Amino acid sequence: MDLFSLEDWRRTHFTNQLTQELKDERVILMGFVGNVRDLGGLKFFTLHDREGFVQITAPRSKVCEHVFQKIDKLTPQSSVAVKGKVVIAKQAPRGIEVIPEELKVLNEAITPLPLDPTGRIKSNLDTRLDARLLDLRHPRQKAIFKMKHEVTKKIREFLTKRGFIEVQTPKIVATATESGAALFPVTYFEKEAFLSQSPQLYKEVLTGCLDRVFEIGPIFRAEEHDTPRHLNETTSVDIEAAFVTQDDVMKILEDMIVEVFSHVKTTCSHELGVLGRDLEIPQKPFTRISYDEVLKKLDSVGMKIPWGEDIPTPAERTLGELMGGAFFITDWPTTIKPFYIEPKEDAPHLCQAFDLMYGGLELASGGTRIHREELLVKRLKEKGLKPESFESHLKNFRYGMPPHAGFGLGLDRLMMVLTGLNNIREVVLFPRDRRRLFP
Ligand code: AMO
Repeated sequence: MDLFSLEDWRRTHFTNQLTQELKDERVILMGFVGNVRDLGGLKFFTLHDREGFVQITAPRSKVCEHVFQKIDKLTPQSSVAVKGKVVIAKQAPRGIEVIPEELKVLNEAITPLPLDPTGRIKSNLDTRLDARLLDLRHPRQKAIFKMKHEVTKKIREFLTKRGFIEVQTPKIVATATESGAALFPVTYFEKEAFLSQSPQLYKEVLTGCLDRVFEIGPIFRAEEHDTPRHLNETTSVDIEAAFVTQDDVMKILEDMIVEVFSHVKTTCSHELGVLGRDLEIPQKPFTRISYDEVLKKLDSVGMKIPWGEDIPTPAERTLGELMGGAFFITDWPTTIKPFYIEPKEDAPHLCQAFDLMYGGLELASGGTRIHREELLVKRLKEKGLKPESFESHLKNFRYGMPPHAGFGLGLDRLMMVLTGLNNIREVVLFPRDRRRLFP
């Protein structure tokens, strides 16, 4: 087999860094083989790396015979290293190509491949996810995850500027926090434990010492549903701040969303182009609509939702069509929302919680939290939960827990909106759903 090790070869450039100014310079490129073409005395192949591709052109008269012969045997998607000279070529994209002096085949890819990473032959999402490595070599998929990197980078920068400290909280936990969502049990020595549904209780407690915290991390939901907007493992951006209320964190969320959209629009214009997405930046302030008004709006188009029930997905979609863009739903019935949400003082059947919607998709939820133990215990009981099971959390409220508020934003849902893709699996590298545990 004609395989080589890297030895002292190191990449000098990504393909997008090759410019006409590098004419006649020797470069080392590393990447994957795309199309191979043979015109007799002239052979070509495209070399693809994370940032793009370049044509490697081998005229028999200008390259060593062993390099020329090796091109014949290249299989698509094999990893290769090329040492060669940059030349001006008017007909080539960006007006340059590389004449190879040496070619190393580092690892040969099998033929046939389970999918065509150039995307010319279309594959369904399941086939793509089964061969995700190949799928992720496609420019469209690379665009999604480069954009996701920009999004998390911007969120970190935004929250840091606003005085938030990034934290990491346990993902193996003893109790549920999100009453509606099911739990994944895990074997934890001789104890019963679960995968965390949300950093909720930890982020709240941390406001009592670190004042403002955020976490970008995994949350686990054991729901059976199999929809384009739910996964069993997803990433959430959680924030929590001391001495503030839901209005303050709604403003933070609104500012963060607008800054993220603007950042993506300016730094990811190439990626947006690849995805064919024309991104509209939402205008502040986002519309606020109460739960009661939502029911009235839905009723006016023939969708009756009994007061006190959550808004089902088809109704969310209709509401999205009626409202358009980003909007908050406020003044939720206390019974729908989790035990930690503060009921309204003047109308305790309603609570200080909000959801952020974008069209028909829920992006985030949050609110003002209860910070007094007595009320928290009452709410736990009303929810049919045992305060004893929450003792290690409740005791913190005896140590002067400050009033606090926060939200949890679904990062993968936000990516659906930014990319314009309607299946959450597209924006997660290795999605976990009811049927998928591999790769
Ligand atoms: P909630 O359960 O509403 O709130 O979750 C917050 C946000 O996370 C996203 N999300 C999901 N995304 C994909 N698949 C799922 N299965 C899934 N579940 C949730 C949604 C949702 O709006 N502790 C609270 C947040 C808070 O009050 O701070 C919580 O977890 O975008």
